[in-house]
Parts: sequence; C-alpha cells; structure tokens
Amino acid sequence: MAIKEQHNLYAALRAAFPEDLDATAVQTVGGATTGLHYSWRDLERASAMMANLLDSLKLPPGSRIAVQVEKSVEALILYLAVLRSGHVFLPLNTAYQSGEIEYFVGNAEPAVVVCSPHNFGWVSKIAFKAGTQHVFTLGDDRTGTLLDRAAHHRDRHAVAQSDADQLAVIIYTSGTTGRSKGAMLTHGNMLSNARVLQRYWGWRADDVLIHALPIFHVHGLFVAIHGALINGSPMRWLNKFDPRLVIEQMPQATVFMGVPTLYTRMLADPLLTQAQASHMRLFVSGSAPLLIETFNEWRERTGHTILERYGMSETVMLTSNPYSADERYDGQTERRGATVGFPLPGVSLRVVDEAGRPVETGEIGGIQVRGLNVFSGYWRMPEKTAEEFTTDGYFKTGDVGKVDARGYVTIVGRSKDLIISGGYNVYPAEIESALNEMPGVAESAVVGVPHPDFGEVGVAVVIARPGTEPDADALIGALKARLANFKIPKRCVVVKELPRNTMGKVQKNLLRDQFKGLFA
Ligand code: MCA
Ligand code: AMP
Repeated sequence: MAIKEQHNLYAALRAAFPEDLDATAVQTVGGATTGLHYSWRDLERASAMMANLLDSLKLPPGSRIAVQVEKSVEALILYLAVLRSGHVFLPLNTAYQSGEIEYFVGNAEPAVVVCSPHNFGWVSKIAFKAGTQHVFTLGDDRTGTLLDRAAHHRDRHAVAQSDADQLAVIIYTSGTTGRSKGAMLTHGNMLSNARVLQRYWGWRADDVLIHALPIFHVHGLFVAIHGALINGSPMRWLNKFDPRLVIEQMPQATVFMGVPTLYTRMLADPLLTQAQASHMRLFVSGSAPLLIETFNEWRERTGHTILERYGMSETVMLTSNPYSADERYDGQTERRGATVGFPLPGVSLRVVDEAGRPVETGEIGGIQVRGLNVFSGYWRMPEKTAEEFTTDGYFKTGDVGKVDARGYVTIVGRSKDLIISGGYNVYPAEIESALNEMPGVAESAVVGVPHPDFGEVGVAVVIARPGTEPDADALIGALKARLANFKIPKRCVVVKELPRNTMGKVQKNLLRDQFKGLFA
C-alpha cells in the first residue's frame, strides 16, 4: 500500500523544532504570568494532551473547534492541538459580543466551543442552543476546564494524517453586504505561505520573535506564529501589546511584526532609540496602510527600514517588500515606503479594469490574485465563493492598486466599503444596519476618517426620523451593547440630510471629506 504524504501543518512545524527540545520555545513577558518559559517539549506534550482530549470526544472528522479566549500560551497550544487532531480551528475576537458570537456559532456549528471562564454563562447558553456538545473554558492564567480535562490525557499523540487541501482553519471576515463569511483555509494554504515567508524574509537560526499581536487573526496567528515555529525560533510572548515592554525586549530579539498602530505607539516612547533596536534584524508591518511619515520616522529613530507586506484572511500573505535582493525583480533590495512590495514567490497578481481586462503598467485597477496560498472558498456559501473568483481562478481582493515598472505594488484604495481601524476591519454596512434599527434613526452612513492612533476610525452620520431628536451619545452607547468595541464609531453626528448623487446614492466621499479633520 502506498504511504500517503503527510501535509498536516503541525507535523511540518514539529519537524522544524530544534534538536534540543528543552530549550525555550516561548517566554512570557508582562501580565500575570510573566517570566514563564515553555520548552519545545512543553509545546509538543501539552498539545498532545489536548489533542488526545479532542480525540476522546469522538468528534466527526472536520469538526469545528470555536475558540474565544484571551491570548495566552495555552491558547497557542490549543491551536496546535486542533491542527494535530485534524479538526478545524475557528478563532474569534475576544471583543465580539453575544449577538456576534450567536451568528458565528450558528453558522459554523462547532462541535466544541472554548471560551474564557468569565464568559462561560452566556457563551455556553448560545453554544448548547446551537447544538454544540462540548463547552470548555480557558483563562489567560492557566486555569479552566480545558486544562483540567487535558491533564488526564497522555502526552504522546500521533498527528492526524492530512491532505494539503484539508480544511484547517475558518476565519470569519465581514462583508460589504450581509453577515460575516467564513474563509476556509487549508493545511496546504498555510504551510506553503509559511515556507515562502521563511525564505523571503531570510529567517535565521538565531532569530527570536517578539509576539505582541492578538492570536485570533491572520497576522498574529499565522504570519507571526508560523514564522517562528517553521524556523524553530523562540518567541518573546506578550499577552497584550505594551509599547514599553516590546521596546525592552529588543536587545534580546531579532524580529517584530505589527500593525501600523503598534509602530506609532512605540514611536511615542523615548526609550525607542537606535541603540535599543540595534540587535533587531527585521520589523514587519501589515494589515493596514503604513503612513510614509511613520515609515520615515521609524528609520530616523531606529536605523531600521520597516518591511511592509500585504495580505488578507482569504489569502494569507500576498506581497512583500524585499528583505534582500529579489532576483525576479532585477535584484532590487529597496523597501519602498507606501508600497507593499512584490508578489511573493508563487503568487500571481494582476490589476484589472472594471471589465476584468489587465490594465497597463502603473495604471490603477482591481487587484486579483492566484496561488497555493489562496483559500478554498467561503464556508457554506458556494454562490458567494463563485462571485469572488474569476473563471480563470483568480480571487478578487476588493483592493484597488497599481504595479509600477519596477514591479512594486501599491494599494491606493478599496472597492469594498471597509474601514481598517488599528488593524481591525470594520464594515460600515454592519454598523449602519445596527444604527438603522434604533429608535429615532431614519438612515445612517458610516465613513472612515484619519486618526492619529488607529490610522482610520469610523464616524456615524445619522438622519433623524421626522419628529424625533436622537441623542448621538445614546446611539453610541446602544451600539456598544451590541457590537465589538473596535467597531464602534468614535463619533456620531446627527444631520438634516445626507449628500446624494443623481441616483440617490449617499456620496460617502463627500462625508469623508467633510469629517476628515475631526481627529487631526
Ligand atoms: C481598541 N480600540 C479600538 C481598537 N482597539 N478602536 C478602534 N480600533 C481598534 N483597533 C478601543 C476600544 O474599543 C476601547 O475603546 C479602547 O480602544 C481601549 O481598548 P483596548 O482593548 O484596551 O485597546 P488596546 O489594547 O490599546 O488595543 C489597541 C491595539 C489593538 C493594540 C492596536 O487594536 C490591536 O491589537 N490591533 C491589532 C489588530 C490585528 O492584529 N490585526 C490583524 C488582522 P472604549 O474604551 O471606548 O471601549 S489580520 C489582517 O488584517 C490581514 C490578513 C493582514 O494583512 O495581516
Ligand atoms: P482582513 O479582512 O483582516 O484579512 O484584511 C485584509 C485587508 O487588509 C486587505 O484586503 C487590505 O485591504 C488590508 N491590508 C492588509 N495589509 C495591508 C497593507 N500593508 N496596506 C494596505 N492595506 C492592507
């Protein structure tokens, strides 16, 4: 019988662990559990125990394991356990409120839900109602029923056999219309991307990553964690971003990854100097546009040029500025601010006009991509999936950009109505529909405006129903009870009318222009 090739992502990460399994893999920094060392052996054994617990539940193959917990090393171990068990990891932002969780759980029908101990009451109610059989808790202080139960299981576990196209993770992304869609990523999508980035960013044997991003989205969970693990590199692990703590780690580390807000917050700390950053090798930015001012200021203050890259939940990483000479592009080495660099090896990227025809070099159009990294579709949404792909297999990103004669990709805007705030995506349609259901609101429009800390934030512009005078602060308060905190507009303004074009459509560009100075 032919031996099947193993494509399980955990198996590949495990194969990269260093020979000395007692060396530190993760060292915690800050918070209640600061100063803990987890060895590579700890990661292997603890994930084996959790995987054995999952196996003991006799779940059907491909079961979804939905996880809404505070960041912790144990949460990372849970992720590894789900990978090695062959089930599907479904991470959820800790900011999501009950209405949002109800939707995700109802849509994904997870067999297992893991939540923070303090949320067990309401989360378990939602989960059991949706048919979930098992709800565990996991705190960020090494407590919870998941660890209690896993403690009774063996610390050896045979990694499940997985094909490259087997589903590994579902990441929910909101949409311009309707509810969130679950992007289905396979073991092959993520492993191919991790290997490409390992080479492209020149990961070295002595690298140490400072991990300070949340682990429920692509940037912190995949780009950062896979990056370190596929290279057998240890991590300095912060459960919560703190600019001072990150800067303090720099003399013992080499790589940092962040969204632009993390860079601007560190620039505000006088401890950030060239000497403090001299041991570092690489600073990566992504998830939102990095302002050229931040790029320049970082270079002046630290002597390092931030490497900006571009990706999506549906595609993992797509483009990157070069780390070293890129032979595909005349050996260019320049990391150009305000660009996202070149398509990564293995990624085909094209810019097309509205009819789907490729545009001339330097011209602006819609960005489409193809490659092993591109997802297999939206969970239980075949029509939506078909809409987002071209007949020749390119995925329509919804980003608008151009490619210059040297090959650098620049993102100039988005055709999707999306606000990116501190690296989190906020879809105005979702906020508008929540506002429109509130008493006194006839109509609303939410637009993104520049913000010095978050890059961009939402502003809600509301028209009152005749005879009513809705209170802007009360509307914000009501939204807070319904939606994740980062989605809440930072300001709400009640106006008499919204600007419209001849077709009656709200002209959001005029609103953006009107309110662009609100936080300047
Ligand atoms: C927190 N607040 C925010 C945001 N974060 N408001 C707008 N946008 C945000 N991103 C608000 C809260 O609502 C709260 O307001 C107040 O700030 C304090 O909340 P707290 O949680 O304490 O904030 P923080 O700890 O200072 O968080 C800021 C942060 C965080 C560290 C910048 O947002 C963050 O970790 N962002 C990274 C997101 C990320 O990992 N994105 C990658 C997505 P109030 O007090 O009024 O309630 S992956 C991706 O995009 C693609 C694939 C890619 O290319 O990587
Ligand atoms: P998400 O839905 O969280 O996967 O966010 C993906 C979106 O983030 C992309 O479609 C882009 O609009 C945006 N994005 C990611 N990286 C960058 C970047 N370096 N510059 C500009 N936008 C980015």
